[in-house]
Amino acid sequence: MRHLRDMIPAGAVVLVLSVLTACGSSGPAYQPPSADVAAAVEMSGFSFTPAMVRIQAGETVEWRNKSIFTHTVTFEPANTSEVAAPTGERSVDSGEIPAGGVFRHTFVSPGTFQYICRPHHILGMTGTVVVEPRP
Ligand SMILES: [Cu+2]
Repeated sequence: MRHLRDMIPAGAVVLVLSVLTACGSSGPAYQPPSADVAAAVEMSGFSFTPAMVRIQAGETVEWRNKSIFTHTVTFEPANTSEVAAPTGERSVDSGEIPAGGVFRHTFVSPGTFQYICRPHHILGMTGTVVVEPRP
């Protein structure tokens, strides 16, 4: 399995770089989420916590990388069963979120959005955002 073999060295490099440059806890992920964030999801180790958040349409989720690894928040169309989301919303990809980094996304359409961390989904690093219609 090619992916698994490719990723272990990459993860080791990220780990070494993080230790050398970041020296532990720094970056916006370590400050309180701002008031306009409806739900905050922590990336710690190789998991999203909480794995499921529930918001209303128009609200924003903030992902906070408190681990020493680089993660992504990637909404995979194949894993998504949302009802009426625009195409752009389905293909959201945060790009690489370094240790201490944050990523925000505002969900316009109701639906259930399953997402993964691209490098670590094979380790079970997945999550779900449930967007309920505004009352
Ligand atoms: Cu990850």
